[in-house]
Amino acid sequence: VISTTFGHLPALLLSAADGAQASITLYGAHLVSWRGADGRERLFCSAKSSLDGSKAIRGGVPVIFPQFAERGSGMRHGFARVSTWRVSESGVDDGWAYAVLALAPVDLAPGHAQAWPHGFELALRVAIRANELTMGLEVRNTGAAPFPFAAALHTYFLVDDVAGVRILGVEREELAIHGKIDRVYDNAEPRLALVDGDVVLTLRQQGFPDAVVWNPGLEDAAALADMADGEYRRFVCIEPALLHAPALGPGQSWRGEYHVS
Ligand code: TA6
Repeated sequence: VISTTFGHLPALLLSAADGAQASITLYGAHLVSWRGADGRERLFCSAKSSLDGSKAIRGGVPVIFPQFAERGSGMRHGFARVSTWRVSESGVDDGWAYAVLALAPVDLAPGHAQAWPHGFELALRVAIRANELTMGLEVRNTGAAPFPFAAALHTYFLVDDVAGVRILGVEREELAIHGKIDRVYDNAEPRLALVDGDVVLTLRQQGFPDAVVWNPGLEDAAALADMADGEYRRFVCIEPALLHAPALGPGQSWRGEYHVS
């Protein structure tokens, strides 16, 4: 694992012996690039994304915590994606190149810590090997009172053209995307597939009961300052999510896994 930069942001470069590579910025513990051993980039990142820590990165895998979208009184999609995490571990294990990043209240901007005054520890583990990616998110309550939370891995998959993809497993029929879509699937199937031409990605989630599919379409993309013209065609977000968790008690932890191959 090598220290590098992505835009102006400090980042880690994971390289497996088989050629798989991934980049993770410390800002947001944000996986911004993942190439399997076949050398193909699998994640979208907007050419207009800010990469200086002033705004969440538009693309890759934003870590959503402790709030999903505007479902709560806190900041949209939570503070995890706009906070700078620490590297707690990295290396190679059984051919998997991996890194673990951590976030606790001491790492937060004072305003974020005041707005969400709970004792917590987050750990995100990212591991790659061959044409596989696994991401594990752990939330631990280190405080004295329970807290409610939501979490998601807001994955922007790079596709040839969103109009041509099919998503299997979210609905009875396969899902094709015709224009803007923003759907939450409570208690989704734990195994989905994204079909993009000759590429089939298998998406498995554990601990995350829900799933979200999002693409802004032409109209909503125009309103996003950090998305270039036509870029909405080049991705679809398929997000494992935990949207209705019971409060996490003191000393308790929750863990969710996402596996893409
Ligand atoms: O996960 C879907 C969603 O909540 C959409 O409603 C959409 O607006 C998207 O996330 C992106 O949110 P952002 O705050 O990154 O612009």
